[in-house]
Amino acid sequence: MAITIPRNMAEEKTSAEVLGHDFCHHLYYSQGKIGRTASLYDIHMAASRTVRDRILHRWMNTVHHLVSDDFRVVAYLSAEFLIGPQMSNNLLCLGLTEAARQGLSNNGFDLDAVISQEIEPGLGNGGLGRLAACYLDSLASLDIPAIGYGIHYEFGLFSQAIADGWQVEQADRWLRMGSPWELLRPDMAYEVGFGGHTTAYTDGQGRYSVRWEPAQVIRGMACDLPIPGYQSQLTIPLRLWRAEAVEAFDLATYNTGDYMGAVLGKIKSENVTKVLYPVDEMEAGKRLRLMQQFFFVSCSLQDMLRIHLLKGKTPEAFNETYAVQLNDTHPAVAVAELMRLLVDTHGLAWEQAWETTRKAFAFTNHTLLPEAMERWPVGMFGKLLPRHLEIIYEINRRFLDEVRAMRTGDEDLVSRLSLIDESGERYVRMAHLACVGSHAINGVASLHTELLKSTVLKDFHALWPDKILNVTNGVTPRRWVALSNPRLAALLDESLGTEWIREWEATSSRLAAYAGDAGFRARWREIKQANKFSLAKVAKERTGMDIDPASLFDIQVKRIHEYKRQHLNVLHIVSRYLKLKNEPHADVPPRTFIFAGKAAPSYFMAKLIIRLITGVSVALEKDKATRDRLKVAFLPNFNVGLGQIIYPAANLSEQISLAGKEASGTGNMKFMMNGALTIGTLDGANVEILDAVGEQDFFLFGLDAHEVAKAKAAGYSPRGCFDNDPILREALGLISSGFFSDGDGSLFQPLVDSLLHRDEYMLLADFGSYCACQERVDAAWRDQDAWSASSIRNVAGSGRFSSDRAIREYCRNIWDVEPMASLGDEVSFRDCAA
Ligand code: 26W
Repeated sequence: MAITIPRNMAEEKTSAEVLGHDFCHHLYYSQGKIGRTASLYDIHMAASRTVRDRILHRWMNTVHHLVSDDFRVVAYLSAEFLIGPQMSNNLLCLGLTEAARQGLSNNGFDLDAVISQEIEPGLGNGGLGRLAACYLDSLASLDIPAIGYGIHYEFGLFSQAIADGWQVEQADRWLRMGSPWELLRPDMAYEVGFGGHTTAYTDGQGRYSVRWEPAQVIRGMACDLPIPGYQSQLTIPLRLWRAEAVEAFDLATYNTGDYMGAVLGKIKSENVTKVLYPVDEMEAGKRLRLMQQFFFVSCSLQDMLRIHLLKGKTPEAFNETYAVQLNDTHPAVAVAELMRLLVDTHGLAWEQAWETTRKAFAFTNHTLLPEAMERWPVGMFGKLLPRHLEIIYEINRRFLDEVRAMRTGDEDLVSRLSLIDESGERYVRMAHLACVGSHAINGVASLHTELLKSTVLKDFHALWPDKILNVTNGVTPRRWVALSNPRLAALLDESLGTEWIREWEATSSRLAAYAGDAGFRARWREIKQANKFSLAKVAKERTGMDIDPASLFDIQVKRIHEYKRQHLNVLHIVSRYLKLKNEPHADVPPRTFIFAGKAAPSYFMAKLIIRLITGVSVALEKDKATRDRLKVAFLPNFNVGLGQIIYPAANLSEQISLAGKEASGTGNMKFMMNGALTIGTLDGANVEILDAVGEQDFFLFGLDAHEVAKAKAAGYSPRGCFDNDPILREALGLISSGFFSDGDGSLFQPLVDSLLHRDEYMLLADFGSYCACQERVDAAWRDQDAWSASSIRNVAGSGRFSSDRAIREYCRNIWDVEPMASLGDEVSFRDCAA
């Protein structure tokens, strides 16, 4: 029985009237509620379903082409995807924001209330996870065929509260109000083994083969989230895997009265995707973490192979169908798992399988910090993944033979390159597995990539001089400008035309011409001021503090880490406070220092830095003589949603990491795109931001990476800096005095001692030039018109930091993938009849 539907259904489905109607339809038929009795939860669910309906057509069409057409697909494997709140971004991408607002208000509901109701999925720690989300947005917006593969954590990154100045963590029950955007696919599941043993045998064709008999098997079920492009054809799937028990309930055990035993299997299995590891830049090294990594990698590769074979392709042609990107080492076990699937399951010869594998994979490194380099104890690895350890040994044997052939007699090099670190209990070096198993390796900013070639991966660079290349990070102008800063977006529509949202790289520079226009500058300042009022309102709600939008908003928001040097920022603030105390009439422009960021729960020094910031904030708030000219606020629970309010409200962006430590940074790009000026070191992508705007529009300070390396090599000691800088001594003295810790002078001693004795991140060495630079900021701020012109030029120079530019580079230099030509409407409502 064919279903007849009106020809122009698509157009008619997007009017405010129809949206309002469909909203009521979902409220009634999906939520079982009427307007009067509906809770905000019901309204949010009904509204989300109504918008999702509009995404589904493009989504199914995209999936149809992904699984049927013969073109290469990007598979982005990441243990983290920090996608943020979905409603507002989906409406933006569909161009339905105003129609939805009207449709809801026609029925007496407020879209903003619905949007603020949404709980964002905190499925990531920071930079790496958010970059993955920006890249999915660009892949969909550029019509690049792609699939994101990740983990469906039941609990995301903890939510942060501040109690007595200390960070406290609360479990992130992001699913407590349901997840209206995702489609659960219980029928799309794979089995994943752990433990057990392997058996070698000779197969029917007389070939040496290995069978793996795992001790434990769990199921991975697909949960699909739609990632719509901005007014593009594609809505790509983000497929997240959720662990569940093969046997959810063991009736036999139950009947013996062992009720816990009956559900033990279920608990153990589901534990695999229970929670995101809240560690950033330091190894977790936990067995469960390795299980998470292998679990999502195996589900993803099994799913990709199924789709590949469905296309009638042969296993060895896997790399023709997929360009697989490894987002850091977290999914690196994929190299061994694809080899297992191709050799053990599909019977390929090792050499063929290896060629296919290397052509399929590419690896992105996001950090130089040694403590972030994942290496798994061979014992733990072999126990959990016995077959994969065998495969890694074989990969290593053949690789080191290759090295010996290229560099005879250099056994040191051999052991440095080996996938196995033979020291101590012996470790599997995941970065080496990823490098050997990939056809391309990339860093995430020019300086970072150069440092990769000259430090951590120098031996690989020597071996394969063309394998390491750079793709500087980027951020999506959809979420980070159009969505976060609608006031600026309207001005950009007016001055650049609406194309800027899709073509930021090509259009942003045209803004520079307006820097000379006084009227434009005045409107520019109004927009910034209004955004600062919005942030002040949120700060009041969340901290009770009144911050003054007339003051300079100096903002540092990112994960708390010693290399990011939030405590250098505090040292400057304390010296500034002392200046105001010592010279009450000094002409120091009012400034508000705003911090936000989470510390890994086990990272004591990072938590102490938060306690210092909150301690300074309280003390300064108490000082009537200075508080109208110097305020510090720590905004709890930094996440994507809060970032969207903070970036548009900043005058000054703090990017003050020790040169050579921040791989790239992406917050720096978001601040720049929203007109903040940067104070920063020559680190990560700051170097390219400086190159884009020039010295006159960037506040540069500090040692560069070479000077840092030289100072370290020369045995840098902070003592000298301390002895020669009275301001520094006074500031550290005040911190040690207990002035910021209710008189308890010992509280911050560990922090002060770490600076006086080791100062690994050379805060004392950069303190002087940082403070001098901050004085240049004060001077510049006095000329508001010049500041606005500089702010306009920063936005104009931010085009290259669009994630669209980065994705186009990946497509050209690594994936060899083209945007999809115009997609026919293959699937539609009419195809419902079987
Ligand atoms: C093993 C624990 C662990 C967890 C996460 C180690 C390392 C990570 C990530 C690589 C940390 C991370 O997010 N790195 C950041 O990645 C951003 C995106 O490329 C960069 O912009 C940041 O500079 C980098 O710190």
